[in-house]
Amino acid sequence: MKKLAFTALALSVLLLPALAMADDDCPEGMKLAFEEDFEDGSDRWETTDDTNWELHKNGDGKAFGIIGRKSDYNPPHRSPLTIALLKDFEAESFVMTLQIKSILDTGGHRDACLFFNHQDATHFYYVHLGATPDPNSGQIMIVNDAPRTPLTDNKNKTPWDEEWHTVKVVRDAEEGTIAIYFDDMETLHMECSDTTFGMGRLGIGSFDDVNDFDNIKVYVPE
Ligand SMILES: [Ca+2]
Ligand SMILES: [Ca+2]
Repeated sequence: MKKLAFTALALSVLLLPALAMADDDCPEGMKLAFEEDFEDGSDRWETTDDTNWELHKNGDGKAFGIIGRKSDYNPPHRSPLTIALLKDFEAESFVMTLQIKSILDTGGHRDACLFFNHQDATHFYYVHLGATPDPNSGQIMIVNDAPRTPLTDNKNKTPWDEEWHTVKVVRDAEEGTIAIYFDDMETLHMECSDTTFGMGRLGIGSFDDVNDFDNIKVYVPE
């Protein structure tokens, strides 16, 4: 017993610095609830059109990517076509960070979308990270049994290029706030307040563009 206890203590001392390092990105008062690097495939995701997603190379590893701009999915209301939702995971308040690369320059509406508090195909929020903002691009949107409607009047451009970018979504369901960060994790990219939807699914995708996604982390309150 004594030897076991000593071994456990020695191990915990050895492991502590590693754990502390791994937790560097964890927001205060939150814990890591989900992590995906796509190195073992994409089985944890349910897409609106499986034929439009595949695993792409990302350095020595893999990313999950959209193949083309067209989709077999016809949403009930005007809203994004290409969606991959997490199976078996829901969150109410959360912080999600990930990396996104936009593959194709399609102009002002070149976008990636992130979905959250997703109830079903006609009830969810998403952020449309569109290159040039207007009421249909570069806004936080709500789909509430009607075509998508902007919740923001964002004027910030989203500077897509051929590189990977870091995006963070912060949802506080109690306060009602939704905050989006792009590369600069200290400066707001866009923000709004809405309490229509609570606990729901999370997803990645695009309205009609082509992106790779990798290194997704979701933190929830402890
Ligand atoms: Ca990866
Ligand atoms: Ca687009």
